[in-house]
Parts: sequence; C-alpha cells; structure tokens
Amino acid sequence: MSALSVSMHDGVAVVTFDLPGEPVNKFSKAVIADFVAVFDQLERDTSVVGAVLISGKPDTFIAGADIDGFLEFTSAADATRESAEGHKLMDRLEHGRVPWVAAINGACLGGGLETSLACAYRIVADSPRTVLALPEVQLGLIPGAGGTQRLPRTVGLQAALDMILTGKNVRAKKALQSGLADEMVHPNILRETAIRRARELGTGKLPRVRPRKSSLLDGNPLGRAVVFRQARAMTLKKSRGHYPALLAALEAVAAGYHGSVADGFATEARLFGEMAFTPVSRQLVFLFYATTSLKKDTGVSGDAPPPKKVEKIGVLGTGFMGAGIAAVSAMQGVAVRFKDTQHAAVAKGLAAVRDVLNERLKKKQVTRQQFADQLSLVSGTVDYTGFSNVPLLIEAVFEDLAVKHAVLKEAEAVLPPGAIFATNTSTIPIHKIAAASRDASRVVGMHFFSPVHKMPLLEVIVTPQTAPDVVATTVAFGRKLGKTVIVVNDAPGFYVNRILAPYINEAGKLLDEGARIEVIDTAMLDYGFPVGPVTLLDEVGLDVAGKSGAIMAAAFGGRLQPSATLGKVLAAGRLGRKGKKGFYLYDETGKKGGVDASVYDVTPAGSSRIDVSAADIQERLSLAMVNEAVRCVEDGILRAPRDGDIGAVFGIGFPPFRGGPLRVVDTIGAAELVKRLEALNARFPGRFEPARLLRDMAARGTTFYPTKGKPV
Ligand code: T1G
Repeated sequence: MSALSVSMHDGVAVVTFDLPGEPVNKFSKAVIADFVAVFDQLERDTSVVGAVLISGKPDTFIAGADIDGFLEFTSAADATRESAEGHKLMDRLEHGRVPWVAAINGACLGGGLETSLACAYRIVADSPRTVLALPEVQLGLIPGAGGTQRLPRTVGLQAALDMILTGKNVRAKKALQSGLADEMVHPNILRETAIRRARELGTGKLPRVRPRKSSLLDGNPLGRAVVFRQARAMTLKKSRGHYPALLAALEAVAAGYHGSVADGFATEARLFGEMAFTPVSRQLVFLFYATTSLKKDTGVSGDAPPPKKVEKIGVLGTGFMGAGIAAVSAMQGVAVRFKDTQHAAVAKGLAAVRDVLNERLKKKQVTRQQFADQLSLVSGTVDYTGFSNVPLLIEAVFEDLAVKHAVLKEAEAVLPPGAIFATNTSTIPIHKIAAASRDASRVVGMHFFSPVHKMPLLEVIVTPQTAPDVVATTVAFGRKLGKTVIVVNDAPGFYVNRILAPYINEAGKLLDEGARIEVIDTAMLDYGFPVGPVTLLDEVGLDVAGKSGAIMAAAFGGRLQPSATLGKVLAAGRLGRKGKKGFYLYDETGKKGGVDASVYDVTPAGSSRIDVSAADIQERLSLAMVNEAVRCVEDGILRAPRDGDIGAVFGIGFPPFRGGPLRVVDTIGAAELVKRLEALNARFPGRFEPARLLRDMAARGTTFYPTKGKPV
C-alpha cells in the first residue's frame, strides 16, 4: 500500500502521508518511490494549481529518513548516492510547476524538515507536539536532503548553525518567530488554511519566493567568515574533536557560500556518506535504538501487570533531593504531599520547589499560569494528612537505615492498602530497608540523580520480593517524569554508583602515586567525559564520596578499596565545592577556580608530583569502569547490556560516541580487553582482574550485541 493518498480540492491536491502499519512517517526507498509517482502525476495534471503535504498521523508529521535504512548502506559512496537522490527529489519539490505547502502538525524531523524547507510555504499547528529539528548530528550524521543549504537561506546562517550543530527541537511559536514557519494556526484549521495558501500560491496571489531572514553578519562574506570561525571554535571546544559530523556539517554549510549552492549540495552528499560510515555514527545510532527499545520496556520480564495510575504522590523529606522529586512531579501535573518533621524544613523545601519551577518560567518554557498551577500542586505538611489516598510515596529522608525504617513504619500506618513505598536511597540496599516493612513486596528503590530536574536517569531497584505491579508502576511513573528508566537488581551501589566506584578510586590512586589533578581531569575530558573525576569528587562532595566508597569496599573487598588520598583530604576537613575547599579552589560564591595546590600537602605523595601520560590515565580509569560494568551483567544487576550502556551514558555522562561501557567491550574485543586488563593487573594486583564473563566471552569469541542488523 502506498504511503501517500491524494484528494483534490478545487485544483489543490492534498497529499496525505500515512505510512501503513507504522507509528511514524519516515522516508524509505519505497516511500521515496511513492513521492516520485505523486510528483509525476501532479506535474502532468495541469488542473492542479497547488499541493498540500499533510500527515495522516496525529502526533508526527514526518520523522525523517528511515534509520533502519542506514543499516543497509554498504559503503560511503552508497550513502552519498542516497543523499544525491534526496536532493533530486527536493529539487523537484522546490522548482516543479506545482507549488507545495507543508502543513506541519507534530514531529517534523530530519528529512521531514528538509522536505518542508523545499516546499514553497510552511504552516505549523500551534500544539506542544509540533517540533521541528534537524537531529542528524545526534546520530553522528549531517542533514542529507538539502538541510545544510536550505535552512541557512530560510532562517539565516547563525540560527541555522545553531539548529544543525545541536539538533535541538524548535517549537511552533519559535519556528514562526525565526521564519522557519510562514504561518502558525490552530490544529483544527491547519488543513483548510494549507489548501487556501496552496491555491493562492498557484494563482500567484501569494508570491512563491519571499524575502528571507538574514542578519548583518550573514549577509556578507566577511560576516559569514566570522560566524563560521566562531562556530568552528565553539564546536571544537565542546566536542574536543570527538564528533566529526559537527565539523562536516559546518563544512557543508560553508561550501554553499564559498562556492555555488550546487557545490553545497554536492559537499553535503559527500560528507553525509562519509559520516554514515564513522564508528561514532554507529554508536549514536545504537543509542537511538537502545533508548527507543527501553522506552517500551515495562521493567518486568514476561507479562507485566498494567501500571497503576499515579496522579498524587507523597514525598518524605523536604531536602534538596525531595524538593527535586516534588518539583519534577508537579511539572507533570502530579499532586504532591510534601512532608518533613519541622515547619521550617517544609518551608525551605517549598522554596526550593519554587526555585526549580521558576527556572522554566525564566526560560519561557512555561507560562506564568502554568508555573502557578504547578506550584499549587505541591502542599507542605508536618503530619500525614492527605496520605490516605496516595498510591506512591517516595522517601528522601536522611541516609540512615534507622530513620528510613521509622518513616517506613509511619507511612505504612497511613497509606492505603497496596500503596508503594519507594526509597530514594543511594547507598543502602533496598532489602535492608524493606526488612522493616509489613509487606516487602510493596517496597522498591527509586534512585534519582542530582539535580533531579536536570539528570535524565532513574534507577528503579528491585528485590526478589518486589511485586511486578510495583515495578511496572514505578517505571511508568519515572517515564511520566521524563526520566530514562533502568531497572536494576538490589546490590550495594546498584549499578551507576557501582561502576563509578573503581573509576573514582583509580583517580585517587593516581593522586596517591603523585599524579597532578589537572592532568587526570584533562585526560578523562579528552576521553569524552563531561567532567573530570577529581572535579566530580568536589561536585558530589568528598564526604558523600567517602561514605559511598567505604560501603563499596565493604561489599566488594580489595578491588574497590578507596584511595588513601580521599581519606586524608576528607580528614583535613575538605568537603569539595559545598565546603568551598576541596581539590580545587572556590570563591565565596562557590565558583570553581584552579587546582588548590595546597591539597597535595595532605596527600601521600606530598608536593612532589610525577608525570603520568593521558593514555595511561584513560586506560586505567576507563577499563576499571568497563570491567565493573561487565561484572554487573555477570552478577545479574542489569537485565540487559543495553541498560548498562544507557545507565552509564545517561547517569554519569559516559561518552555517547563510545556507546557505553559494554559497547566498548565489543569495540575493543573481549580477548584484547582481557589482555589489557591482565597487563594492568600485573602492575596493580587485584584491581584489574578480568571479570569471569569477559574471559568466557574471550574464549568463545562472543560479543554483547549482534554485529549485523539492528543492534538492539
Ligand atoms: N527511522 C526509523 N524508525 C523510527 C524513526 C526513524 N526516523 N523515528 C521513529 N522510529 C520508530 C522507533 O524506532 C519506534 O520503533 C517507533 O518509530 C516509535 O518511535 C535525510 C538522514 C519521531 C519523536 O532522528 O525522535 O532524516 O520500537 O517510540 O516517543 O537528512 O521516534 O516501535 O519498532 O520514539 O512518539 C532523523 C528519530 C533521521 C527522529 C517519536 N530523525 N525519532 O517519538 O515514538 S536521519 C530522527 C524520534 C534523517 C535526513 C537524515 C522519535 C519521534 P519501534 P518512538 P515517540
């Protein structure tokens, strides 16, 4: 069945894109053939004066090229040919006899936006679901159907580069303001307005070519040279050269200005082909499939019971984490009973909730009314009034087992039957907390990351007693909060803190040996982490790191022994950023400065520092983390390698261009990895003993993921 249907409206052809059996519209070879057939038909039929392209699906216009198709490319030249074919199609759309109007409601992404850019007129529906983006760089690609040439000539060079280099979504109103859209209408009149505009274009009442946005800098070669130079410098600074598609996109855009637009299209096709074959694109496409597959995972193996609807929660503990949880819940329209033991603490917590919600108001992501509505959903209390109809309670009280037991018992006395008690603990095993419960099947971990409103990952931690409906409900609720949710089995450190432990310890051991702080941090920034491990220690708080490290060492013995340095620096009263004194200097506002060289005096190696190569630092820290991630698969902490990679990328910023720690195993190869770990273990006995699963994989020559076809 064709993806396109055509209906005539007094000389205007309405072409409805509705890919049969698919949740989204996407461009495959077959769909492109359908488009060519419709173009031929409409161009031949002189009774057709205009055409409208509209989606038959409620929430997506066109999701872009079919990503499944990328897996079929056999060479860069193959991908380049695909792009050149796309250019021909778009050229017919832009310059054919019949003028086209794109009627956009829902997601208009990648090739979907490029198709719209080739249309003579774009109308967007005023709906929160309407988003326009060129997200190709998030797949390690560049726009391949003319986006690098048409977007700058539609919205101006600077705005175009901002969209192309970030892949960010632009909403309907912003699209109208930037000139990306020509008109914005209520969804109910999108179709009729588009038909009218198509007719006006066809009869010449509406000019087909209209003046476009351009800034002073864009409009002349010197100005453009400044823009490109700044964009290139910013790109290299942020990506540290790890994402070649960013520079490729810049090169393609520039080619259309330095030469002719035809040169620009040819450069785009060539570079699209090259990028489609980079290891980075392979990893980013993997992460797309992995996150998409995870979105559908109920968290329960086999038939999952339907998740309970959660429209009201209780949050115990109005501190930093509790306030974050309350705020992100209110953002999604969930009512929150927000409890602590003292009025002053509740007041402080409510103020913190207000601050988080106010951030979005300041960024104009919500209206004042929406801000007020969200704030009104959070009500403070020092008793348990209002908890009797709460299906889910999340505790974020002091990290002490006795305190958690006490609030668990109090809560169970007031919650309705079957209610879920979720704990936000980051270090205490869930089964120990559940031991005080009347019904351990209702107890589950919900480990949020700080700050809650910014960190995308949520770990749902389950014990063998946790009931399936409890898992399904907390996973669904986490998704409702906009979180990427992985379900992990209960063990010290769960998953993310467990793989962080050997990584942080190895950084501390390097300090024990006399390495320099900035050398360690720079090495891991160059590896691709967003912050260095020593900076991370200061950010998390040396006391928190020390407590977590001790728990991991007690649980896993020698291989996870913390460094001497951390203990000594902590003993010297340094807490990191929160105490404005740690490994780095902080001014009175808490702004981070350079390394605080005085900290070396309290470390075992004192002020005499040694040189350690970045390669050695990267090898030790990355393989310590990778090896621990393999152990988490081996120990059944993770339900699938996919969750380990997503948890690392979304939980601690593991470099996305590497796919995740378990993707690194497949990239290096298990046998080679065992060799490299054994070499490290010879230097540092006990810390790098290859995981047993890794040895098995090396012996059998297996990988975590399939080497062909869809990775997940
Ligand atoms: N290709 C293939 N499959 C896609 C797809 C795509 N572009 N978009 C979505 N799907 C599948 C997805 O895998 C899932 O499949 C189902 O649709 C529902 O998706 C030429 C080269 C559109 C915002 O990067 O951002 O165009 O698991 O669960 O939450 O220059 O999907 O059901 O089998 O995510 O409502 C650029 C990627 C491509 C868009 C919908 N486009 N997709 O979100 O549903 S490159 C993208 C999304 C390109 C041009 C270049 C989201 C969505 P299954 P879902 P959703």
